[in-house]
Amino acid sequence: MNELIEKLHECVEFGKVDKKSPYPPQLKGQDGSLEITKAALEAGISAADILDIALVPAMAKVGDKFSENKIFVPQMLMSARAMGAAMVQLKPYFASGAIQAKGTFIIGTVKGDLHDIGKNLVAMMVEGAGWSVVDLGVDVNSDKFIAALTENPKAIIGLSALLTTTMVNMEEIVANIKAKNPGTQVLIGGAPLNDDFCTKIKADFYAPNPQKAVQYINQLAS
Ligand code: B1M
Repeated sequence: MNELIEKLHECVEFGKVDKKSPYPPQLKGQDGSLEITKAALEAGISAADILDIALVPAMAKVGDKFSENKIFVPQMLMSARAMGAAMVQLKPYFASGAIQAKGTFIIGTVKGDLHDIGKNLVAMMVEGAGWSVVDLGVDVNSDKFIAALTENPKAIIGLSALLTTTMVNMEEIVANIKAKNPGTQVLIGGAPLNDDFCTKIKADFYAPNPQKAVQYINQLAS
């Protein structure tokens, strides 16, 4: 593996945000994910490789260590910050700017859920594919989705959830959106979801990753 990719993986795994960050102690004074992502891009490593080979696997490792009680919420949060610092650098490469938007995509992480890294990735890729994106953030209830839909009546809606305890909130949100505007397409995504769950809650599509989300909405626009 490329040395920069290895270092970036280490920064996200151990939560090293940038050079000035004193955390974690073993990496004090060294470059963090901010500087290393910049260096990797300058070295010609593609944004997609940085994401797929360094950032996402590092986060998966963080999740495994959390499951095994080897790390706890504060360490997980530092890893999320390190990943966030890298994603800020990657954003211009994904959201390359469309000339004319294909339509509007409203996205949010559902009520009770604060995980936003996957949702932000989807937002970035959808924007990069030429859509105008309204990002409602995290912990979003039906009312907020419906208010955004009222402002953008033809929008497609994307719901994200990372917790088994919050994915169930999608059912109510989908029902309320469909009650307000039956024609609205709602797609869902997030690690604990699957096609069966999508069918059960009467959403229109389950996207396991941002690429599938983009494919689906592009096909709706065409
Ligand atoms: Co949380 N957390 N967390 N966490 N966290 C998980 C999800 C967990 C699996 C860890 C574990 O136990 N192994 C576990 C959930 C278990 C379960 O529900 N069965 C868990 C838990 C338990 C918790 C807390 C309850 C911990 C606690 O407090 N005791 C708590 C809940 C807080 C809350 O939300 N109310 C909590 C808190 C946190 C932090 C705040 C510390 C932090 C989040 C910071 C942030 O997001 N800004 C955090 C993190 C970082 C994780 C892990 C380690 C990483 C999540 C992540 O960002 N992955 C995660 C373990 C893991 O995922 N392995 C874990 C990288 C990201 C790119 O992937 O989000 O899956 P992901 O997105 C993917 C796809 O799912 C898909 O595309 C993305 C790219 O491929 N996708 C979509 C996502 N949304 C989509 C929408 C779409 C389409 C595709 O269309 C609309």
